[in-house]
Amino acid sequence: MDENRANINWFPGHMKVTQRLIKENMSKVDLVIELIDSRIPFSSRNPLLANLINNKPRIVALGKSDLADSNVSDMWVKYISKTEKTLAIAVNCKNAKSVKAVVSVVKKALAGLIKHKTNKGMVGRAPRVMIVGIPNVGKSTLINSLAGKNKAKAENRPGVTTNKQWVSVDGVVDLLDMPGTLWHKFEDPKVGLNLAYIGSIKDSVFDIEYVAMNLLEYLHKNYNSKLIERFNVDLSDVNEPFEKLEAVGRSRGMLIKGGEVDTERAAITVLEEYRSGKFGKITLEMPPNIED
Ligand SMILES: Nc1nc2c(ncn2[C@@H]2O[C@H](COP(=O)(O)OP(=O)(O)OP(=O)(O)O)[C@@H](O)[C@H]2O)c(=O)[nH]1
Ligand SMILES: [Mg+2]
Repeated sequence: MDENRANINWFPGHMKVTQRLIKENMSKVDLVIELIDSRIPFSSRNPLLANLINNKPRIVALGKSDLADSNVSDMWVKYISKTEKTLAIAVNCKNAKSVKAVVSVVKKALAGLIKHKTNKGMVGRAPRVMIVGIPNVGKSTLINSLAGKNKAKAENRPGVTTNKQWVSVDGVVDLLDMPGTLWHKFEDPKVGLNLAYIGSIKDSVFDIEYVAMNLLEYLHKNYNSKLIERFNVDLSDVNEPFEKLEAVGRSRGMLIKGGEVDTERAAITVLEEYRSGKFGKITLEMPPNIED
């Protein structure tokens, strides 16, 4: 791997502010939903969150499940539930039925607290739930779906939510939306690449052609039939990753003056089509094997 081009370390100052915000508000909530991405359940977990969440009851939700291989998501749900003894669920945050299942899991996680309050004859405030996760993972979308209305701004780019925001669900539960947060150093460059593939890091801060050609390399190795279907070109005889990007661009007629391929445009296309699921449901990380 080319060290310089692979080196994605993007940590703007506001991420530190977000971490402080999470820490400061932790004592105000009863439960945390850690939202990760079903396509990269390992790389999309901010390692700093465990510390910030500490002993607070927690659910792990694997979002954008509609873009991932559902068999692999099931394996991840089992793996996380078993190894962390926590409730885990795969969810399509844009789908009402799927989000309903999250409500059941939230109720299950809060059952002890609710029972305790009822036994003590306490009415008091509604339970509070904080939603945390990396940028662009779908936190605000999940909150809007849970609330049944668009209260939180959600857009397809990282860094949309810039401050905390409470959204009340008919007095039944109060949800706390948070800005997305990354961590300052990706120990494994693959983690940085995975985050770039799914659109959690701003495209403007990394080498987009390098990222796209690595994704192409992965898709070629593991899902070549889907690539052929999509781009109408078989990359099996193309050795160099950059040449693969050129072949894809050429096949789509992305040429500039002199007949050269517009590889930047090709890179944007590869990333955009992967992110929106146009290659199909593709998970990039498998869980480690566990005994049943
Ligand atoms: N296909 C699919 N798209 C989703 C899902 N959840 C969210 N999205 C899309 O992902 C994009 C980002 O969603 P947001 O809710 O703004 O993400 P966020 O985590 O709040 O992002 P920041 O506020 O920037 O940290 C939007 O285009 C959503 O429509 C999902 O489960 N499936
Ligand atoms: Mg948001």
